[in-house]
Amino acid sequence: MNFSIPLVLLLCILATAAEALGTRLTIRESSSGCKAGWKKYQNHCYAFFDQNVNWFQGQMYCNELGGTLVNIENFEENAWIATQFTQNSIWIDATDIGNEGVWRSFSTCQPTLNNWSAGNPNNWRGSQNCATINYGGPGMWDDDNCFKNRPFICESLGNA
Ligand SMILES: [Ca+2]
Ligand SMILES: [Ca+2]
Ligand SMILES: [Ca+2]
Repeated sequence: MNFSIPLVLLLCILATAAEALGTRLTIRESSSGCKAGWKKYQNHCYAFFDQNVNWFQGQMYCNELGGTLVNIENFEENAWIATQFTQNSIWIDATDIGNEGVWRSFSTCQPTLNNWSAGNPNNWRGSQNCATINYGGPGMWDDDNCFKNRPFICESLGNA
């Protein structure tokens, strides 16, 4: 038997995978200490992704990048985000999944800020368990259906 062809194929597949991974991990740093395309605020970096994904996909995508969906801990951070990222209804790291009406950060399990827009959170149709920012006004929050496709913001856990 000749194993050379499968071995070559295997090496090729491994090399391709390594190359793909390398491409993903090779993210240049800007002068702020954040990766290129990310913005610095306090000691964290933030990036907006104009991709329509559901809340879970956004959370997983941010996790892959070493962060979480943006966890807005105070009104100063909320106001900064509203000035930097102006698109309507952007996913943030706040959910009441599993405990209706009790809003927590998924990444820290801590209770979240409340900056709800008028009439929200309303759990419309009994199925709004994930939060967005910039609904009904800059920086205002809405509870939305977690499976809706929306843009999202990631926040780094450290200062890069
Ligand atoms: Ca934060
Ligand atoms: Ca809810
Ligand atoms: Ca709502």
